[in-house]
Amino acid sequence: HDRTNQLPDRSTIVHLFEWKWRDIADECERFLAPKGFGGVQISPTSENLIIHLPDGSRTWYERYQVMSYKLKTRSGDREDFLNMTRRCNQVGVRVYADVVVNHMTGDHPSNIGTGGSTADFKKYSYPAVPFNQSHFHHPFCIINDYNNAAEVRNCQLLGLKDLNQTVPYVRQKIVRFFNKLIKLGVAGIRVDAAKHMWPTDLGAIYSRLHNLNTAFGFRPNTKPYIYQEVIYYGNEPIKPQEYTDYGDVTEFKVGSELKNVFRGHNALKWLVSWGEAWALSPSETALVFIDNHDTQRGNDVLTYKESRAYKAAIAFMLAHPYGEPRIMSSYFFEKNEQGPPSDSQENIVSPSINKDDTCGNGWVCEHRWRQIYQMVAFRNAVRGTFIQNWWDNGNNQIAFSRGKKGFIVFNVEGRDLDQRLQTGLPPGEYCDVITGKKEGNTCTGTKVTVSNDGTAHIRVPAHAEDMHLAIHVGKES
Ligand code: LM2
Ligand code: CA
Repeated sequence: HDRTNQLPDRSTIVHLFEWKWRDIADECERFLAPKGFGGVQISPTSENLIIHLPDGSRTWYERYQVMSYKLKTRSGDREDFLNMTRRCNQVGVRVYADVVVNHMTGDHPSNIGTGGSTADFKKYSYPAVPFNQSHFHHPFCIINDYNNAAEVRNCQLLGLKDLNQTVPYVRQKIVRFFNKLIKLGVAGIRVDAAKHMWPTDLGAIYSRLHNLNTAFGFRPNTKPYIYQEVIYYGNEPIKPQEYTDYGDVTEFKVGSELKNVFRGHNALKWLVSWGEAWALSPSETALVFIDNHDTQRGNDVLTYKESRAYKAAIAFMLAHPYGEPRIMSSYFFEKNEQGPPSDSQENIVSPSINKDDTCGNGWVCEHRWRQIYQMVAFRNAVRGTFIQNWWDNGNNQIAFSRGKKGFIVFNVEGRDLDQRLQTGLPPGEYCDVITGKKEGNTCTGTKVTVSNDGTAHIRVPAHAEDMHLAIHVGKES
């Protein structure tokens, strides 16, 4: 069994950013399980400070300002949470909670939480936990110098009151919060701002976590899957390796490197050595993604706003065995601080589902794009194989197979790819999962005929809607 606690025939975590727990439960049943997704990362579960933007609307980032560990947010309460973990686990989709334990809130004129708790920011007092000034790094400092590891861990990130995880009482509160989530059925946790906490403190906290709750279908003695957010681009003293003894680490370089490649700024042929040779952390400890809720608001990665290159980058990530993949699922936004679609009462509006599987009501739902969810099925179909039959044209056209089970081609060249290639697949008729899908016995996309010697004539026109083509064994292709 793999370390993520997903079912053996599943893979890929989807981050349903700012979704409500009840909607996630519905999504597990109606889409994620049938399409083979392994798990879902949810937005922070703990009570947060209510923050109104100048225009009166609520922002997503209030959820990273913690008021208490009560399970009450705009996504729902404890009962909704339990409904979600029960229903998702029932259909074999695992739930990973985003936990914010580096800090509590910043200073703010208002002080009411989503669960009704209040705090006295000047006094560092959060009575609903309770925390007081002795539980924080105090007197405080603000993080300026990322070359100073102690400053990064002991000072305030963006003015957010910095908990001292070396204090036994603070550890105990965090352990109890994590164990509460485990008892309620999560399969693992994303540790927000892990870089801003001492690895040994985190190790001490994780060592006190319970095994997963067998009442939700986990096998006895299963440890939670922990992946820690450590932003690293290769030039700071705090390294991912300091954390990998304790859990996985987010690999931010995947998004920045693949952005260059699929925008055409670095030749595709170099991807032949994708993985550790690109100075990425070891595959067995890497959580990989093209964008996340922070980076999609910057300019350094591909996002739904640049969809052609984005879909190709995701396809490459899912087709390649390197790392444990996570897909972003967003709502449309113009301004970075803009919160999720909401009604006049400030409640989050549920996504609507269109006939073609896409979402409405302001939700992007990248995970429901055909070119994306069919690559999740590809990844599941090729599990256990390696890269074979690598081909490139010496520049921006590449192809490779995953053993005898899957074959994928990319064309970023600016001219047609039109030639016979070795697919590695058993002879037969296949349906490209990028241009279309299999509906019963008919293929709505490009048909590919693999002959007895494993070769096939492959065509990816320069200006096709998508720059890639993928086929695999199994019923979906
Ligand atoms: C994270 N990982 O380490 C999250 O992924 C990221 O989304 C969080 O920042 C951050 N760390 C803290 O958990 C977001 C957002 C910030 C926002 C904070 C706190 O990107 O812009 O900061 O949440 O809500 C906001 C203001 C900032 C202000 C701060 C404190 O933008 O200007 O700093 O609140 O009031 C004075
Ligand atoms: Ca800290």
